[in-house]
Amino acid sequence: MFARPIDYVLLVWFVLAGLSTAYVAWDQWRNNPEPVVMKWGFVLVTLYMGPIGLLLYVMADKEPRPGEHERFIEPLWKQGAGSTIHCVAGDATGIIAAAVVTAVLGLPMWLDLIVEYLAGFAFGLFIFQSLFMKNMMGGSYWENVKKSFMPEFISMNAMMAGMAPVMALLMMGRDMRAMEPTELLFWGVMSFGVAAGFAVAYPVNVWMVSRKMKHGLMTERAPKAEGHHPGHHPGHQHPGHHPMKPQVTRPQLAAVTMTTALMLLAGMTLPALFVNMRLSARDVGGAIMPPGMPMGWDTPGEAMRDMSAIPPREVSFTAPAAAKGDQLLQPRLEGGVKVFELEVGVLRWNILPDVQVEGYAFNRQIPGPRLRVTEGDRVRIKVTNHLPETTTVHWHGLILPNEMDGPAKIVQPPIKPGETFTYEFTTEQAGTYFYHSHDKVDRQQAFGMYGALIIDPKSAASEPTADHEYVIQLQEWLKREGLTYPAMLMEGGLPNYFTINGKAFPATDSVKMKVGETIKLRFVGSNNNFVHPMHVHGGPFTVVARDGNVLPEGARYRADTVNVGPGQRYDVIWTALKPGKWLVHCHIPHHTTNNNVEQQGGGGLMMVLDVSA
Ligand SMILES: [Cu+2]
Repeated sequence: MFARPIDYVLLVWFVLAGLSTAYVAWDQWRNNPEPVVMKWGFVLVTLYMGPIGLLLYVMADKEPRPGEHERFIEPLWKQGAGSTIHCVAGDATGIIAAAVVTAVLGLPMWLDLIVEYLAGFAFGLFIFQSLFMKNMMGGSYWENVKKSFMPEFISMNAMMAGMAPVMALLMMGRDMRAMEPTELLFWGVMSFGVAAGFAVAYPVNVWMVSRKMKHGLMTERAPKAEGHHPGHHPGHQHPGHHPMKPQVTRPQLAAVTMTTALMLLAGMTLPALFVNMRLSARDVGGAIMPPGMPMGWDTPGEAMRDMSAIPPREVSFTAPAAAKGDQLLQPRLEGGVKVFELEVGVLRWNILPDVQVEGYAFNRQIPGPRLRVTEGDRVRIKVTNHLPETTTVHWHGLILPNEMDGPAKIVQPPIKPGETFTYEFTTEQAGTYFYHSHDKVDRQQAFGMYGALIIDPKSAASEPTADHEYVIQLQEWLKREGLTYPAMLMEGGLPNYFTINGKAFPATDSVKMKVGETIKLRFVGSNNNFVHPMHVHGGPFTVVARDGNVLPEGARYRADTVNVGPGQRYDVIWTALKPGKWLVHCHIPHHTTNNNVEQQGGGGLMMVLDVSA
């Protein structure tokens, strides 16, 4: 519920609304001499509009000193405010009740608005106007319905003309938790919508009051008996005072009615130019979108969910700040089979000491644990899904039975939340490989679902070796305003953090070496978007393997930069020629910053080979 700063602002707002409402209710029934229907009107409107309702009450309606209410409420602006309060109290109650019901039923936004209009109109007309006002106006219930119809229609049209666009544009905006009645944001939008509706309905209410089509504020004093339950059976001191004779011509009435009907039509339809009104609360699932993602009237709900942030409440584990990914996972031997267990869940992970992201992780680490086996091994990998969505795992680059390959829906049904799937195959190759999600890959892999899979050759002689070895797994992240989104190479999805093995420089590892020693760097394109030109300072390296395949002697080559594209692996051997701190880094300079900032000389895709003499 508390995922963004706006949630705290709203909490304060609703606390104020609660206090304001309590005060208005207390003061109305204790002091204020007006009909019960108006007492309720002010209480409801203050509940919906918070301190604004309180302001209206104090400025326009609360009796300043005993006996002054009659004079105090006379000005037209106050009468208009009273008339609007009366309309908004009834209509908004109907609208809000309908909004909750339509959200729960999962109706599309366009239908929501229609149902809300009808409910608001019905509640305003049949309950608030006709039923509660009957005592005051005299006459039968149906006479009151008939008399109230036109004023209610005009006022409701104006009210909804203000409220509908606020609801549509904010509910279907960047933060679609606004569609969920369980979120404060939903109530915040309702509150703001009611205030907008009030503002739009106010002018026509002033006009209707001035033409005696509607009641404004009234004074009604209880008979002397003090012990009497106040407000329960209000006596009428001016019994003949309330009925009215409208002073309005037919052309005037027709023109105002038509104008408010047009305003209503505009308020209900124009938002469809900007947001996808065919979506329901269920379609968007309370998604929070990255700033800058283009969302138009044709953006599907799936696209929104795919690019949405990880809701912080889904985090089930917070890794210690110093935790590292890519930890070697020891298999269990079962009848000659190497058995690994992988569990995927939602965690919070430090990519820098002071920067946390939400991620999807194998065995509570990013990257997932390193699986290291030997060519020819039979392996069994049990994958248990603790994510809020389905998943699968793909063994990238391996020759294996098709049904063990992982692509969701193509070769296997996706693993549902809470379920386990067992992958089993015999390795036929050797070299640098990796595993990653193959269900909603653009989202899940970007959140951290990948890990190294190193297969040692049966005969060590066939592989170029070095004194040291280091695996470099790349990733791009998008974290803004406290939320983590899947980094994607599209508008709104571009990353602002970059990691080697789950850490951004200066939190990346430093490898200690001595002059003359060699190191085998295994670059893994476990990232989703960019080709990273990985460069090593201090002299060239030799590219000895590509995508797990050792290059024949004659095909090995010397270089100092290798373009590591998504999915690619390069094994390179570098010799420490001189002492010093030699960088390994991506040569797209933006990728060596943290949120566009250089920290201690760099950031992101950068690490140090620390060579001593
Ligand atoms: Cu790069």
